Order: sequence, then C-alpha cells, then structure tokens
Amino acid sequence: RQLPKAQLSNQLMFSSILKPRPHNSHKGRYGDVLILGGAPGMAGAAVLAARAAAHCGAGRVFTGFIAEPPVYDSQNPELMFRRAADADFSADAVVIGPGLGQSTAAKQLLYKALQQAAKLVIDADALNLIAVDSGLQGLLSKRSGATVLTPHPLEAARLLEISGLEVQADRLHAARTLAQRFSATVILKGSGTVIADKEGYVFINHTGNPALATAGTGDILAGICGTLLVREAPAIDVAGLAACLHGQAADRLVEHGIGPVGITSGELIHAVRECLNEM
Ligand code: B4P
Ligand code: MG
Repeated sequence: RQLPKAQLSNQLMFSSILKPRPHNSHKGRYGDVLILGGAPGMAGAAVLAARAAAHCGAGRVFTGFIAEPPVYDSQNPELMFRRAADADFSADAVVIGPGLGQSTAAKQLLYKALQQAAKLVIDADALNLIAVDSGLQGLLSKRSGATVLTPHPLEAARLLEISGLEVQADRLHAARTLAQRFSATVILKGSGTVIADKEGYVFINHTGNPALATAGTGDILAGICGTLLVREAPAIDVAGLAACLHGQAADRLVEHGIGPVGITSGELIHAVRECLNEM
C-alpha cells in the first residue's frame, strides 16, 4: 500500500538497520537485552522499558530490579525478572536508568555496567549519578562498546553543569558537547529531539508530539533504543531510528484520535511495534 511520504523517507534512511527476518531464524539471533533499574516505588519504569524491548523484537528480555522484583508481569509474562545484584551482564545490550534511583546500590550497579563490553543505553537517574561522580565520568569516557545517553533537557543540564534554559537555547550545541565530552552517542529529548555523536554527526527528529509529554514515555524510548542497538549498525543510526519510531508511534495515536491527551504506555508500545513492522 502507499506509504505516506515521511514514512517512506524514514524507511529509506534506516534501511541498513531494518532487515527482514530470515525464515530460518531463532531468538538467539535477536539478542538478549538487560534492563537495570526499578528502585522501590519506581519498579514500573523498568517494566515499561522491558515491555518496549519485547515489543521491538528482542530475543529475550531480562530485568534487574533494585527493589524486590515482581514475580512476573501479567501483561507480558515472557519478561524475566530478578534482583539487580543477580543480573547477568552477558546480555548483548544493557539499558540502565529507568526507575534506578540514586542509592548506593544503584551507583554500584552503574559502576559495574560501565565496565562491561555490552552495548549500553544510559537513562534517567543513571545520568544524574554520572553528573556528580567523576569516577563514573571517567569510566564512561573510556568505554569501547557503543554507548547511548538519553537525557531530557534537565538531565543534560546537570551533565553539562549549566541551566536547562541554556540547554534549550542551543540544543544542537548541548547535544554535540555531551557527545564529545562523554565519547557517546546522545539523544537529547524534547520537541525536535537532537541525536549527536562524538564524530560530529547530528540528526534532528521531526516525529513526535505533546502526547509524549507524560510519565513513562522516556522509559519506553530507552527500551526501544537498547533493543535496536543489538542490530549491527552505527549507534547514531540506531539512536536516530529509536527516536523516529517513538515519535512516529505517538503521531499515529493522535491520527487515530487517541491523544494527544491521555495516551497510556501500553498504547504507545503497541503503536511502536506497528510502526517498526511496517518500516
Ligand atoms: P523527570 O521527573 O526526571 O521525568 P522522567 O522520569 O525522566 O520522565 P520520563 O522518563 O517519562 O520522560 P522523559 O522526559 O525522559 O523530569 C521531568 C522534568 O524534567 C520536567 O518536570 C521538566 O522540568 C524537565 N524536562 C523534561 N523535558 C523537558 C523539556 N523538553 N523541556 C524543559 N524541561 C524538561 O522522556 C519524554 C519523552 O517524550 C522523550 O522521548 C521526549 O522527546 C518525548 N516528548 C515529550 N514531549 C514532547 C513533545 N512536545 N514533542 C515531541 N516529543 C516529546
Ligand atoms: Mg526519563
């Protein structure tokens, strides 16, 4: 069927990542994704990232909770839950941050995650911990595996030690500075998400709308990004695709009369899956 123009160009732009699944394939081929976070009172953030990972095609999704782990997720019982302290870091991609909190246990977990070879997405309180700890900053800058930081403007401001207003006044500069300072790919979130890497490449994402201005959507983006990172492609392309897909899903919900007010995480995650399969 006819694709809208924007969707067609996104498809061409990301065609190197969007390969069809061979008939004779198995879950081992699509990667293990490990989500780390879920402190007491914030377990839901880690669950949202894990659900998003499962809906983006991860072979297996493990979640390590700082809090006592839920027995299972009744909506997505294929997700595997354990204590963060027992997490197996042999996953292909690790997402650390959703609902992580800033406890000593959270900081220790982040130290460990930064020293692993796995591809890594760093979100939320993991970014806030890095902003105030030079040891963590040193480990981050030395990492050899692909690393994606997903700050919203306030998290970016903490990392750069400037105000949120200054970040917003020159979002391109803020994203590029973060990418260079921490030797990582950066997704600076918000309307007109900026994706930048340390080589100086930049994308500005035009999908998305204020339906995304609600709690939990950032956790979903982190789960999408971790899962797509398993694919063999430059981190900046993966980060661009993740932001594009996340926004496109929200645009679809609004087109269908769901939102912009009151979209829920489940609706967004299902729309992400639809957009990814169409792409
Ligand atoms: P937290 O309390 O740390 O919020 P959170 O747990 O990180 O929420 P969540 O993970 O669900 O959402 P996130 O923003 O990561 O901090 C929130 C506070 O930070 C706010 O109260 C505000 O003070 C500040 N802040 C956050 N974003 C800001 C912004 N853009 N400008 C100024 N201050 C800001 O992820 C949200 C996702 O939705 C991202 O992918 C984002 O790109 C997308 N999104 C949100 N609004 C959008 C829009 N209008 N258009 C397109 N995309 C949008
Ligand atoms: Mg967030």
